[in-house]
Amino acid sequence: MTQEWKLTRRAFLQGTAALGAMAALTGCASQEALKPSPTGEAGVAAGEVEVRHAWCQMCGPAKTACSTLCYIKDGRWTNVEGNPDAGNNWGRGSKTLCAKGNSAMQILYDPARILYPMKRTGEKGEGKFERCTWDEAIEITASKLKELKEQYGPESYGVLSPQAYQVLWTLGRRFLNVHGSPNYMHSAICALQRAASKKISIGNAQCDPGQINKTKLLVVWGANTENSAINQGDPNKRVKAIENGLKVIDIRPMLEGLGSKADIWLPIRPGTDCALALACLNVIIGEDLYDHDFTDNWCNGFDKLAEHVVQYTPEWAAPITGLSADQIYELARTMGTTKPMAIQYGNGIGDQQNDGNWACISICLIEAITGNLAIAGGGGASMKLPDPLIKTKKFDILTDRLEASSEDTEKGYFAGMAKLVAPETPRWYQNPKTWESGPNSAYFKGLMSVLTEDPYPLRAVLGQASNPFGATRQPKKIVEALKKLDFYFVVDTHWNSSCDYADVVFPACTHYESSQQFATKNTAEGTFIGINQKIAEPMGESKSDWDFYLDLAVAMGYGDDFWNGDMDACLREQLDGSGITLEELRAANKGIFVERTDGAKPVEPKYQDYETLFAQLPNGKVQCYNEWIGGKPNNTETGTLGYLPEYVGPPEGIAQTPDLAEEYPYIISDVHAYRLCNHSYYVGVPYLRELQPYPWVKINPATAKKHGIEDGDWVKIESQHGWVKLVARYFEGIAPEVLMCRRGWWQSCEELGLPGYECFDGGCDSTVLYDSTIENFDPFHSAMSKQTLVKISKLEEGN
Ligand SMILES: Nc1nc2c(c(=O)[nH]1)N[C@H]1C(S)=C(S)[C@@H](COP(=O)(O)OP(=O)(O)OC[C@H]3O[C@@H](n4cnc5c(=O)[nH]c(N)nc54)[C@H](O)[C@@H]3O)O[C@H]1N2
Ligand SMILES: Nc1nc2c(c(=O)[nH]1)N[C@H]1C(S)=C(S)[C@@H](COP(=O)(O)OP(=O)(O)OC[C@H]3O[C@@H](n4cnc5c(=O)[nH]c(N)nc54)[C@H](O)[C@@H]3O)O[C@H]1N2
Ligand SMILES: [Mo]
Repeated sequence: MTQEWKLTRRAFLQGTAALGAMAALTGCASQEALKPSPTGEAGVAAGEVEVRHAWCQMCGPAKTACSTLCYIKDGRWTNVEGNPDAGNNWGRGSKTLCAKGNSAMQILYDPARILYPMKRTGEKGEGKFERCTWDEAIEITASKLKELKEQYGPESYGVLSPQAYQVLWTLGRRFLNVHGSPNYMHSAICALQRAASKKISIGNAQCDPGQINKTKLLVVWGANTENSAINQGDPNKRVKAIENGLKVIDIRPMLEGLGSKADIWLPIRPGTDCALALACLNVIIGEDLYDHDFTDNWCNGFDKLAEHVVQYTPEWAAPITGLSADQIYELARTMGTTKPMAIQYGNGIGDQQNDGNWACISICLIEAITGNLAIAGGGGASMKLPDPLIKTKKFDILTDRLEASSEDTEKGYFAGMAKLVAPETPRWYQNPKTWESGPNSAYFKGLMSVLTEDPYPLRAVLGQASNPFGATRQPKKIVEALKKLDFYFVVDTHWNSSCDYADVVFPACTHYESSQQFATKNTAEGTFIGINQKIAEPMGESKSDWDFYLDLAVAMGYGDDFWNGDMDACLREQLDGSGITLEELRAANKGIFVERTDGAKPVEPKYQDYETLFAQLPNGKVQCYNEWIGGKPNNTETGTLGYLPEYVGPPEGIAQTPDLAEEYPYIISDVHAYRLCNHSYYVGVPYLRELQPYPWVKINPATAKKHGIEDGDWVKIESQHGWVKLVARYFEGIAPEVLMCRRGWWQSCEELGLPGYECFDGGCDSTVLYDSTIENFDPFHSAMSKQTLVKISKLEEGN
């Protein structure tokens, strides 16, 4: 059913072109015209192999990460490996790539790519579209944006940017600023949340290990860096450190890669980390395991914190977290007595918990009061690399173009704040001193303004490299917002499940089809710079994300601020003064490595430089009692924020809502940075899909057997908010009351004959299960929980 629907859709969208791309993939040469061929100065003779440089972006386009060498023979990209010059993985010389990186060729030649601009002809959601030219699509979009700006003001336009996609945080922000809208809509569940919590509690200090080879205890708390940055050296460094005696405690609901190598794995119940962290503070302070010198000199209101956490005993936290009081004592005592200790916390805590701000702050306070900040082997304090030998510039995103309204001026806000449709962090917090990246609205709340018209409805939204049915919460509500929007336009490589609701869909090419992104890597040995070289001409009529913005800006009349549509001019501006020209960079098939010959070596950082690290914090001290946020308005301006860490827990949980737990006895959450995909995509890539063919849920065999569920059975999982079907996978490394899955299953894989699935009830996207009550979101940084109570049953035939 779903599969047939998708396949018909594709044939319609791409016509015979899909067959052409498929032919290229399978090596059949019948569709010569569509066979991708390399371009550029250095052509090679038939049969010879040409090497081209690219940056792998498969851990997220937010950062260009692993430099790769792409091998092209007879016009086809046949092989990829890590670029030994660039310093991937454990350093210079490494050619390894992860599973995703190794399948990169299949991204370029994916037969499911969108090839042409499309405009909607039917009702929203009906799926009726007509092919149009790129210029017509740009024209429709520009005239609609101009009309809506005229009628409702520039702030009626917002851009979805959950994952800080590079083009969006640069050109996207610049476009918004020139247009006059502050509504850059960040997901409110990714990284910025953790960063803000850290900033307001321990300032510019870090908890992550700066020099893992000197760390004695590493506590990995809801982080997944063995997968989220697999080829950036972390896993190797850690395994080596473990061999050299590093002790590891892993706190995650499910046993994952690092957990299997840890000394202690603590299978915490999803969404209860704040309770665990508070109980640790209770023990560390109560048993006098903290660093008195640090708390006396560098902590604001330590006594108040000490008094406050007396209530949070391990005995109190045990039934909430699903851990025993003994396990919590052991964790707290180990952290309080092993030095240097570093805590690496990730997207699993803080970012996606509705008490995430206090959860992160409590963890930062553990690191601080045990005296582990900015010491060798503790949090932060990395060896300082010598200066890079190639210096590039960022271009200005023109934040000063946002006009200050009278309300901004009156309230002392940064320009544009009063007009934010749904501030991600409170308006008073978002000023250039604390929030360098510019103003942010929250994605889900912003989209809800379309329905509630509170404080005003967004009218036009751009979804570029974001699928709003999967990225946020409750697609059932999102679809209503998309239907009501005056104009929704999409720029994507694939027809994601939200595209049916778009007015115009632009086909983006992959970064293998343009030469517009470069990056540098500075190491002790030297500095590497590389630009993506074109591996093939853009498929169909797709264009790069960068060109899209420039074309739209020119059509809007913003050409003066957008290099008059010349992307090379934008790149030249960034390379100006680097000593390298764009032509040299593009011609360097393996990138350019400038070796360090000045003898400069990494140097020890200045340890315990607390005066500098805490300079922005009230009283220049760690905020045990938080005077930065305490007593100030929350992000919805419906109340004030507290001074001391507060436990809330998930909106629905075993300990939180016991009555509900009688009907829905299990708690479900999801893993994000899965090793075989990025968010919800690359699920259609054959090499990767082969390794995870079906939407899975990990279940303890004892739980499964109670419900007559065999390993591999399709199951129905229902919460109060919706239901999904998933394939049960027996797994001993998960508590009996917990289920873990992965979100995002809309892509099909034609090569393997595997379907894509719906994202609403009865589909496979866990996002439909979670609570989306705005009042429940974190009152400081808007994080939304991804934990909820569910029941499970074997899926009956016909469902
Ligand atoms: N391969 C791959 N790499 C990626 C991405 C990707 O999609 N795929 N995405 C990129 C992006 S945008 C981001 S934000 C980063 C994220 O990078 P990380 O933070 O390192 O990755 P996550 O998988 O989000 O980490 C969360 C971990 O916490 C666990 N967890 C889930 N719920 C809970 C909980 O309630 N408590 C605790 N203690 N743990 C919990 C999960 O099982 C998971 O192991 O990764 C980036 N890198
Ligand atoms: N339930 C749940 N929800 C989550 C998370 C979670 O862990 N659990 N994690 C959250 C996090 S940390 C993040 S960052 C967000 C991510 O959320 P999003 O960034 O919205 O990720 P996707 O939903 O995968 O949508 C990405 C879209 O980009 C398209 N795409 C891929 N490559 C390109 C390209 O080169 N150009 C263009 N134009 N499009 C491209 C894909 O086809 C896809 O349609 O999700 C958040 N949502
Ligand atoms: Mo993210």
